[in-house]
Amino acid sequence: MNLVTIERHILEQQKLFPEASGELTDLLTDVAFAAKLVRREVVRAGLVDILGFAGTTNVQGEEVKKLDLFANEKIINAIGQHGRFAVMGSEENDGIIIPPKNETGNYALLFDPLDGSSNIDVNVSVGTIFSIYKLKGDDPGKASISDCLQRGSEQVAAGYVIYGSSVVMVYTTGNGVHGFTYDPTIGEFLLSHENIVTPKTGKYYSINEGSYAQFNEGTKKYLDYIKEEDPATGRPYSTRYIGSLVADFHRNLLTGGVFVYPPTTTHTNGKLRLMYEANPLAFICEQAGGRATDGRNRILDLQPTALHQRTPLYIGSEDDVIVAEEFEQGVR
Ligand code: P6P
Repeated sequence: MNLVTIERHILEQQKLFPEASGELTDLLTDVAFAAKLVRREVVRAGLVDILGFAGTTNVQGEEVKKLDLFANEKIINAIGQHGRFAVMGSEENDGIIIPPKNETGNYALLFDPLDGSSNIDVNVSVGTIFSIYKLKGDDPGKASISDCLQRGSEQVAAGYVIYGSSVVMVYTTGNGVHGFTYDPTIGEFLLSHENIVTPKTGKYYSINEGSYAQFNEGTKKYLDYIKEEDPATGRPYSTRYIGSLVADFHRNLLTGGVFVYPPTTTHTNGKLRLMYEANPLAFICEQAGGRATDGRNRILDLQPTALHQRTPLYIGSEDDVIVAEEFEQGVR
């Protein structure tokens, strides 16, 4: 059996881009390394009561951090120290992060260190999501927020790590989508899902129906439609909603399905974040043959104006996303 580590795969991918300087390879390798550090703590999360709850000190007298803050710190330190990223934006930090050694890095990293972290205490899968851009200018020392606020179509790489029954890292550099499963016996991410292609339609729809009262008429009509039983074939769709974006997205990517977080009365622009949730997952989804919009506009075409701005998100199997959009747009 040909065991391909993620580092080897990234190197092979780089050969497909003759003009590639190898920097992107180093970046992705750094991200994979940081993911291993985060995984080590996430899979021990159940031991927190032994190690001490966040805000307390554990038996070693160390301060116990909330896992999302821990993951944030690990990613910033593990990656920042290599000087390959000139600027970062994190879900956990209000402003941009300029790593101390940013004089050489020509890239910007946007990330959500541990999305869905509230699920950790009940052992539900959570995830790290990341997005990589080339700096707009050529002086890393002048990296700024504008290097972070680029359209999703400008991403040079994107990916996520899902910490579930197994830990899987999925990435794209614009040449297909590839998944790697972590093997703790050798401490490597090994190629397990080469060239992921998402089905054009699936049997799952993912939306928080508990928010029904906050939905607009289009979303309510969509829900009525998606539940209709076909007399001949019975129920065409099943609902699957874990409340952890990476877990819902990853399932639908592999099996087919649609995830919808629409505008609501409490989140008029949706709840999910454009820069480090919607954009990276949209890049992956399109590379796998799927579709990602805000109900009207392609996610990757949206011009960001703020680091933490939100967007409605309709993402997954192309045909299923189009149907959901048609209800949102009132054409159905
Ligand atoms: P709701 C988790 O808090 C999260 O950011 C995503 O991972 C998830 O898809 C969404 O929020 C769930 O939000 O409003 O349905 O509970």
